Amino acid sequence: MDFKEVLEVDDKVILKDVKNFELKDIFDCGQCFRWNETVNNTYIGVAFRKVVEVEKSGNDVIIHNANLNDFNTIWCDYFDLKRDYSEIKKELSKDEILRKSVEFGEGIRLLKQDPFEIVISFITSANNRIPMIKRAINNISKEYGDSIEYKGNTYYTFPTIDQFKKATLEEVEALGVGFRAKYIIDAVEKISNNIYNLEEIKSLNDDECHEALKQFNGIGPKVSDCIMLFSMQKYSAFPVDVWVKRAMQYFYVAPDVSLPKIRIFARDKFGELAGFAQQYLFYYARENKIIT
Ligand code: 8HG
Repeated sequence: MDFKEVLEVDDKVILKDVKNFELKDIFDCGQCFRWNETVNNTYIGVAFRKVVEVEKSGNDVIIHNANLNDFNTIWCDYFDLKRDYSEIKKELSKDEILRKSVEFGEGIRLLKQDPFEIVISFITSANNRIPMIKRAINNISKEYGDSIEYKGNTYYTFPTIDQFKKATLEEVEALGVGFRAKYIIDAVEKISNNIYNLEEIKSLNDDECHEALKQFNGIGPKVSDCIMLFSMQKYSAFPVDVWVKRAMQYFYVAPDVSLPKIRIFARDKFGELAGFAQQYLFYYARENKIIT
């Protein structure tokens, strides 16, 4: 448990004495696409059909536009607040090399995001850059989701399966997802027709879950690992993209090792904590522009 108590005040909840929680580390470490920093150093995001603004004040975290019921049913889990990240960081820091990345991203927490949204988001992420992915996901939400007003601005929820299934290939292509439009349409169709069931996939063990997700067109090993890690709580996942590959080469292994070999090496080395290790490494490599 990484907070002491929670209070509801007006239209916000206040979490007292929160540990291992830094806004930038959480929202800019690569795991999510719907959070943006404001001029007041808070972050506003849309998740589970709500808009909230998160503020760090001393050791407290304030979630604006939320009540205690939302906290108990959504945000406590979403922010993975019941987990003790000090334990994870202690364990991973036994590895001298990883310690540096853990120190750099000391306030990272792995968000428990919605599987449908994350399937579509990470199909969109293939061979794509994060600002482009964010823009495309926002376009999709604007087109098919619902609008919510907050502090005079309009935000859009990610569409439900029912809202999204009306989309045509041409429409989705026009939203900035490029060649991935056909995979998105295909995934929405298979999920809405219950050919693939995300709750069922989530209930599988880590290796089965990884394989099941790869059955979707447009999902390879790396995208599968991202989906299972960011929305299905499969923490042995180790997505290897170009940044993680560079970090692993830079820190651990000889150059020009294949992506699958790096994945196997890392899962072997970090075991059940591989997914957390990956996030500290991805964030460190990307923010420090590691080049091998
Ligand atoms: O958190 C992430 N980890 C890894 N390994 N890859 C990621 C994350 N987030 C994210 O967007 N990616 C992918 O990296 C998507 C895209 O292919 C690339 C952007 O740097």
